Amino acid sequence: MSRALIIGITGQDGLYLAELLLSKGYEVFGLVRGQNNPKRALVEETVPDVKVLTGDLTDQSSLLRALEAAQPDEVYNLGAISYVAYSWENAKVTSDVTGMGVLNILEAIRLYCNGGGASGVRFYQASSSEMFGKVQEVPQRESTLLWPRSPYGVSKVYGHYMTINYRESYGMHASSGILFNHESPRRGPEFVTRKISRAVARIKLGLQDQIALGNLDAKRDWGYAGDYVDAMWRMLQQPAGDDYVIATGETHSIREYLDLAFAHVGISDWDRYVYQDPQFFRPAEVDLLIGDASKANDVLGWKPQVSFPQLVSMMVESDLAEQSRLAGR
Ligand code: NAP
Ligand code: G4F
Repeated sequence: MSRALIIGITGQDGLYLAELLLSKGYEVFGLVRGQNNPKRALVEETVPDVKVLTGDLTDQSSLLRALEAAQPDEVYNLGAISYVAYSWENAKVTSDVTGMGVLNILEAIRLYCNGGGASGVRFYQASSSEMFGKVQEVPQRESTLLWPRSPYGVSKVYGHYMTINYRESYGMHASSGILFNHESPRRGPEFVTRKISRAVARIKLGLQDQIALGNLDAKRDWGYAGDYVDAMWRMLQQPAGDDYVIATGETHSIREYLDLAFAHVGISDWDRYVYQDPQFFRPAEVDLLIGDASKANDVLGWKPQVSFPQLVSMMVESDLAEQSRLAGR
């Protein structure tokens, strides 16, 4: 039985990845941070077979203890402060967790593997299309020059290159997945897709009148999180570590997301419900993301399964059910 340690188990991707690995017969360990973290209960409820360990990406000895307890064949680092807008207001802690946290886990793995090479453990780093920022090529691929536009993006670039360096310096089986935006009913409500799907459901149910948003013209390559965790696992099954773009190859604006989300509940004139609020505009914007995942397709045999319209419908349906339940209907 293979053993996996997931850092970031309480997040969107952590839960999907845990389900995937359990379905493949893995023994799965999940790292939960903090004292009395309320999300621990979510993990215990959703994936009860996961063995919960405590630790924090900023505390290297806690990572070493987690490795000793889990004795993993595979380590997935999904842990991060992942909300881009928050990263301007909290740049230092974002750098400590999202950037330096990667060095902490890479070093902990090296120490765990007796200080020499780290060939015994396969490592996945959650890199991000946010690293492309002010894009220098369309579509973006593994070789595209990085130009991050936020403290979060800069931190991810640090973690990305540190992962590559540990692969090159110590022969570590370390892979970096450059994942474009991926969403699901488990997406945090601070991200634009979930903010909209939840608001649309509430507007339809008469629980909310309007929704305040920022820039509606930004374009993202949005896929389904369940498809994307499968790509992570495939990377660690290869004979050697490498870097892969994971994306759908389509891009859509926030306006297009609004079109489909409101249409799903029978509303065509959504401008009546949406207004723009300066607080949701960013100091620097990433205007256009669209990825070329042909390397992942060729090497990993990976392809996205859920289309953009299916993703939007899935999220609005899920929020309709949740909001109805919460409203006691
Ligand atoms: P998410 O829902 O925000 O989950 C982030 C996870 O990191 C949570 O489990 C969180 O724990 C954990 N975490 C935060 N601070 C930590 C710390 N100091 N030590 C250990 N763990 C910590 O993010 P996601 O959407 O699942 O994304 C997973 C990873 O992929 C992240 O690294 C993200 O940056 C990256 N990524 C995401 C996307 C996307 O579109 N979703 C695209 C590219 C890359 P708490 O619950 O306790 O806060
Ligand atoms: O949903 P978002 O907050 O996601 P963003 O910034 O693209 O970051 C996500 O994807 C990255 C991959 O590229 C991940 F690395 C990162 O961890 C995260 O998962 O914003 C998407 C777009 C932005 O252009 C933003 O300006 O939506 C625009 N937007 C417009 N109004 C809004 C809003 N974003 C949010 N969160 N809230 C708004 O009201």
